[in-house]
Amino acid sequence: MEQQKKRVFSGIQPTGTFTLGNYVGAVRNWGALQEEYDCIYSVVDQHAITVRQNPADLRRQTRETAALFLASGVDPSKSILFVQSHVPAHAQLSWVLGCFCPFGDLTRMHQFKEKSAKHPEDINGGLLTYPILMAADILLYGTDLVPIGKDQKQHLELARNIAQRFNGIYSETFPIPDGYIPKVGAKVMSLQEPEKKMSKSDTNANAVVRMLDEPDVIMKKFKRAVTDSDNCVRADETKPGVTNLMSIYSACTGKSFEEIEREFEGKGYGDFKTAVGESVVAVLRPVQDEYHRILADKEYLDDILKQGAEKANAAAAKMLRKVYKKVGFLSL
Ligand code: ATP
Ligand code: LTN
Repeated sequence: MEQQKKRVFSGIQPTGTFTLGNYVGAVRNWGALQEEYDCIYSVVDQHAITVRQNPADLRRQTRETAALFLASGVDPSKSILFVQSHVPAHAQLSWVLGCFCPFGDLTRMHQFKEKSAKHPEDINGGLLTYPILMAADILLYGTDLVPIGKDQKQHLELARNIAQRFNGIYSETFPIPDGYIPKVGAKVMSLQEPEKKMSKSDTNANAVVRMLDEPDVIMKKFKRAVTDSDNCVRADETKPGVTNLMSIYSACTGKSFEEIEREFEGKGYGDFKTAVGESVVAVLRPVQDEYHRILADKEYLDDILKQGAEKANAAAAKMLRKVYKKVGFLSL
């Protein structure tokens, strides 16, 4: 009998045009994983409303995010691509899992602390329970592997804990998912404040390279990137700006840090920044071309999302039924 392929699940919030960080940290790997795994990828719009969104923008960005997935190599004939709110089982399982998650685990999440500090006027329940919904996304499909950037490791750990607790009480239900975190590019930092991660929702335009930035804009952002004053291309904890640029260059060219240090020995930051910018432009250009082509055909895109929702609904219903039965919900 043919062995069943392992399951991969990942998601991205439609909170803006995604960044070079989202791409090299997460989405770039999604296409390659399809060959070996049964992959499910989702535009997680329910997560996005934990921070106030303009409805028209959210709708538009949901389609745009799906188009970027496709442009980045997600193939709907191999993987399931869908929008989270089209599959009600995510919210349904989230309620059950929330009853197996200690309150204290939620309040110590880095993302909760960061986002509460950033939006002190709106620290809502959704922001706190965000990781429970993420656990539901993952566990609903019996996921084995979750491709994410390093910033999501703590959330994945929480999902594993919930799964273990549930399995311990009700017998084996959920496989325990592992993370799939790339070695280079797992955390791309802001070009302006290299101690902070590059984030979609950053309002400082120069800090973030967007997937759809034109080549001249990308080059300008790298020229303005914050470095230091010793004019030496070397990776070092005391040189976060330069180290970040080296990681980006390494992620885009496949060169090791030693090779990069050798390449720029005796050269200034000017040459280095130009090379980094050009390597990013070269990686992003084919994705951008494909994106514009896909987004121009809304019908095709919506059709993929409709089929994706149907398949995801069918897969999700099985696990939800199992969980409802285990916890003792009456079925008629
Ligand atoms: P927001 O600013 O709205 O919080 P974000 O840029 O942090 O958005 P998410 O939608 O939260 O993006 O993340 C999508 C995926 O991209 C996740 O797997 C996350 O780990 C990864 N990711 C996000 N930022 C980076 C980064 N700077 N470097 C590497 N991976 C990243
Ligand atoms: N929390 C993630 C997005 C996300 C996700 C998921 C990632 C929601 N559900 C399930 C992997 C698996 C983020 O903000 N990066």
